[in-house]
Amino acid sequence: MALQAASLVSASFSIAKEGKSGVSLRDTTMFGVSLSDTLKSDFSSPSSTCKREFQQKFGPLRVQSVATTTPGVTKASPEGKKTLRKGSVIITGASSGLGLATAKALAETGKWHVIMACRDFLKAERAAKSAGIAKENYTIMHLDLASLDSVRQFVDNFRQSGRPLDVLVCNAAVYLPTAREPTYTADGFELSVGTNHLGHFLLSRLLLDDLNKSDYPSKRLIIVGSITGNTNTLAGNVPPKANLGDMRGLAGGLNGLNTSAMIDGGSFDGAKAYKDSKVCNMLTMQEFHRRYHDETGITFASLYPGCIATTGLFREHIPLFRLLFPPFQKYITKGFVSEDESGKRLAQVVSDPSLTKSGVYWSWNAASASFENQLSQEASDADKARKVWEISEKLTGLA
Ligand code: LMG
Ligand code: NDP
Ligand code: PMR
Repeated sequence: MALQAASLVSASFSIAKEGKSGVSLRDTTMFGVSLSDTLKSDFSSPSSTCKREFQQKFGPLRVQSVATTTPGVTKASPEGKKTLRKGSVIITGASSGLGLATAKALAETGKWHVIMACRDFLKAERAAKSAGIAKENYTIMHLDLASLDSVRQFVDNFRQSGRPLDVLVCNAAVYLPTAREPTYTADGFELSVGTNHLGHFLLSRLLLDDLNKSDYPSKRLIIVGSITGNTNTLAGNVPPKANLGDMRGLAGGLNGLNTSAMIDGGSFDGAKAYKDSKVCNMLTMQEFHRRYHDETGITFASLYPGCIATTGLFREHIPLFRLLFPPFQKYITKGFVSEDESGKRLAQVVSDPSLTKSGVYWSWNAASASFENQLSQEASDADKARKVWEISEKLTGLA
């Protein structure tokens, strides 16, 4: 036990050390590709070869229900200089917290049009207005991740809009730490894993075609992870700990009837279900990377943006927790980040030319510099990733 505790402490310290030493900065630039490089490669043949290979393997890309013309990736300015067109990014759950802050950070650059994929249209509209996001920089589209029909409908509506898809950010999540009994999605999956993982799994699988069609220089699929799903950290060792076990509950469909509502088949625990869902998010990102990075050139990434202790994520927690959690994170763990800062971090993963490396789980050190972080053993287990992928395909009707 003492040994275990010591190794836990050293694991978390070594990460902090790595961050402070500036290794992170070197890491990100070392593997980074400059925008001009990616631009060059985009205009040369390898990328169209990739597209052809992808089409040969998966058949023709789905015909859109409305004829659309994707704007060319560059347009000539009045002086005749070519400039990159605005990027088009979908962010799920952009009506509050990290998603909203990221939408704001990207919109402010004037280089991005943000599709805010939200379950509550009015809330999203009010949020965008009060964050001061300019009208021409965002579109709100309805998406309820707790319904697979809604996910499919969203994808159809998005295609009909005729916009290209350059980056997809899977950000939305629910956290139900005080629930005593499980609640379920429209399709009968336990709500946290159903929303955070399965809804996003279907969404990202369907939109992979669209990302692949984009002519943008750096196409990315980002799934938000978390430290609390990683048991190689102190935070990840606060009970209940994430653990997917042999995934018997997931294989059974998490319906709480003939099978458990929990992935590992155990009894319901809302906090554990959330942490398990984050492990699935991080495993999914890596499985995407293994299956599709080489042939599509798409960057697949995950991240821990820091502890944004003030967001709506904790809305179901007891009031005392909501009161004490921000000062605890600010003054004791020092893991606290503001919503604004977290939005800037995720915006970097969306658009920073130095963060194009695929298969990476990004984190930030105390000086707010990004670095490639280590995932826990479970969150980087390739067999588990494949199993999560295969079971999720069945549950979402893809296989
Ligand atoms: C569960 O509670 C809930 O049941 C569940 O609903 C969900 O919320 C879940 O993970 C989320 O938690 C588990 C329990 C874990 O949490 C609580 O009971 C809540 C109390 C804690 C509230 C924390 C936020 C506010 C903190 C208050 C601080 C206020 C600031 C002022 C105080 C000043 C003090 C100087 O909590 C525990 O079980 C606590 C024990 C966990 C230990 C941490 C895990 C580390 C394990 C690794 C060992 C490492 C070795 C130790 C190293 C020591 C280093 C010096
Ligand atoms: P918020 O609760 O502020 O934001 C979550 C968003 O998800 C909201 O916009 C919410 O919509 C949306 N959402 C929830 N359910 C659905 C659904 N069924 N369909 C569509 N959208 C839905 O929390 P955060 O900003 O903190 O969380 C964002 C991400 O960051 C999550 O993935 C979380 O796991 C991750 N994260 C957060 C950390 C933190 O400390 N806060 C730390 C590490 C990771 P609505 O506004 O309608 O409720
Ligand atoms: Mg944690 C050592 C640093 C650290 C960090 C960075 C977090 C992040 N937490 C840390 C430590 C601790 N937390 C310790 C020592 C405790 C015991 C007192 C503790 C407790 C705690 C609780 C009860 N922490 C929590 C909770 C939650 O309900 C949050 C949670 O687990 O949500 C799933 C949470 C979090 N702590 C974090 C982060 C980032 C969270 C929430 C968000 C998330 O993972 O998405």
